[in-house]
Amino acid sequence: MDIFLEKNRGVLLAYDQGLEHGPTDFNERSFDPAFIMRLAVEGKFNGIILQKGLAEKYYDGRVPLIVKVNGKTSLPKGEPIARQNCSVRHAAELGARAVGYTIYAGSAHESVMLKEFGRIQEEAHKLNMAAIAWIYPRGEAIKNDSAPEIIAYAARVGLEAGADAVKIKYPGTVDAFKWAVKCAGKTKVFMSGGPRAPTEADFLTHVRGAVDAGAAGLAVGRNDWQSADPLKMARALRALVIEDRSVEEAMRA
Ligand code: FBP
Repeated sequence: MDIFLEKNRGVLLAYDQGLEHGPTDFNERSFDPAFIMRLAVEGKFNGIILQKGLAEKYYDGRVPLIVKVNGKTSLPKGEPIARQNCSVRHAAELGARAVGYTIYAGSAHESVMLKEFGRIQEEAHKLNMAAIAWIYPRGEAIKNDSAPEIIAYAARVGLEAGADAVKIKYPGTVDAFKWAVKCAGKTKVFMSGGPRAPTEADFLTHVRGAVDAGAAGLAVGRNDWQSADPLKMARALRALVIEDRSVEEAMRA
């Protein structure tokens, strides 16, 4: 199943952190979904990732939509689990071109999420929509969720589970990410943005590394809309990912 790429690459804007982390991630601009919708358009993102509540009230059709069909808050403790909270059909009615689903591989509840994703992927494909899996190894059993072998395992889980694209963390080096991309086979790999990096150059260096390793791009939230100039960061990300520029060139974009 095809995912809407540009030159085989993509920069996706993630905006489900209000559910996942709460408003603590937001500033005076980014709390407002209307601001993020404008950013998605003006920043020429290849897609925007929303929970159904935001899609119902704010999505205006100008950027491809990915509806996250599961999610959880950061409030419960214990083994992570996120169950489906939006049907694939409803995501399609909202205009989504793809659905997103998080699997906490390694959690005591992973089988629930693997089973649910299996059904969601089949439903999505019947409606000609892509299924993107966020594979986040988490829980008591996972000592280091960005260790190279854990990230490669996450990538492979995406392929085995039938994901058209997988979203995984950057494991720290280009070589480690290269192995993860190989393990993902025909499943496209997107790097997950993560918490704001110490500097913009640090973040862009990781993105460059991911693309050099064969990633199709990234899905980014906080490192864009928490930055002083989110549009400038969007330009830099496009320069790196779509135009294949260097970090230095991207910073001047
Ligand atoms: P960020 O770029 O802000 O990290 O967003 C990517 C993302 O996967 C979001 O879709 C999701 O809300 C968040 O990260 C989950 O973060 P966590 O690592 O806390 O589970």
